[in-house]
Amino acid sequence: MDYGYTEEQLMIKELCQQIGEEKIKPVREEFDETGEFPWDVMKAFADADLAGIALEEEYGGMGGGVMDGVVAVEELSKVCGGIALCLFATSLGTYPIVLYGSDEQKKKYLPDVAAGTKLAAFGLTEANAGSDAGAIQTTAVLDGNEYVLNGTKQWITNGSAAEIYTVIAMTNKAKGARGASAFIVDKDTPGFTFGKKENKMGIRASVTSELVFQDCRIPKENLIAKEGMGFIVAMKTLDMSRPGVAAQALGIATGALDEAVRYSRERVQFGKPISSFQGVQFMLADMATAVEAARHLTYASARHIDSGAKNISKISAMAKVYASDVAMKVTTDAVQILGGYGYMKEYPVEKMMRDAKITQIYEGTNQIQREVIASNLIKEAAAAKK
Ligand code: COS
Repeated sequence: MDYGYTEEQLMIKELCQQIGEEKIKPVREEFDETGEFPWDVMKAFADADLAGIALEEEYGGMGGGVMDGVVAVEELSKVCGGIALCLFATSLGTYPIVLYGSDEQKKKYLPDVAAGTKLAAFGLTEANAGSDAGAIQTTAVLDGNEYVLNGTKQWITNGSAAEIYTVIAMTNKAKGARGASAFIVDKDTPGFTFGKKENKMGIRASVTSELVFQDCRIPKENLIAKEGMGFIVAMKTLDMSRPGVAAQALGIATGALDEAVRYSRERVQFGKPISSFQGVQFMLADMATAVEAARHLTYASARHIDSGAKNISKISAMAKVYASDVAMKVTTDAVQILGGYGYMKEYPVEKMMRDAKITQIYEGTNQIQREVIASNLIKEAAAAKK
């Protein structure tokens, strides 16, 4: 099918296919088992210039858009959703700087990200502030030329592996969501340490840690945008990055579908390949149809963002919710088609099913996505005086 990829996107796709086969497939099981961070693969991503796909050329990037990133993430996630995440979590961590950073902040931080020499991470979630992002308790108090940060961030992807952290903290608690501000924190800042490293169900190659701030002093210049803009910075960041989660889910689902088709043609029962049974055929047909629909919605969301459209929240949430629900269903069905073998670790589909689950949870649970979609729908209707 012609998906309307550009020349650059076709090159990215081919490159990622090659890296997936050569560098990721041979090690994905090992990293899933050990939960170690795949530094060698990250080096391969950097050498292939994948780290800077969507960053401006001025800062050493390739000047691509969200769609270019989506093509890369989908392709890599076909092989391993966890290792792919190690790369694209940096986009989440950098979006606050890309979208709202000053020229100085961009010049200081983005070239290293584009070169792949520094990873980034995004620190919003806390133990008591997940879906209710406005309830964060971490504080940032201005003291002379520095902000003093105190608090703990939880479940931070790339936490401890990244060098650059964009962190949302309260500068004025009385104002609620409007009292939050966004900051850049460098890894080696005194008072900034890493707490618990999580032991996860899936995406185990990706590191997830607590960020602990104890009287952590950062220069005043590390404030992103203005005081009070933190919640908006966070929401816009998530609007931009959710098509990436959709692409990860889409890649995982595609990988599982491919495995299921391959297996069904090889596995013989009752004297025939199981692909000749209608019960299996109907399952494969439904899986393939759902994956195709998820692909189109994911691409539509990325292209809508790249068109410069203003309202991106709704389509971004739609892509994320749909593709992740598809990934969960398709990976579960793939395990079913592989039967007893599907449940065993010798075959990759049980890992794909575990990896798929997080896509329904992080960067906003699918319940929150539906809330975002519905509230935009209602706002649009009100604006159109329907
Ligand atoms: N873009 C711009 N502004 C936005 C916005 C967006 N996408 N979403 C909300 N805002 C603005 C609102 O317009 C509102 O502005 P005013 O104060 O001027 O009215 C302000 O932000 C607060 O919005 P709202 O009242 O809707 O906030 P809520 O506390 O009700 O929360 C949700 C809204 C649930 C959508 C938000 O908390 C959310 O996205 N939660 C999920 C967080 C998440 O994804 N966590 C994952 C962790 S990161 S991996």
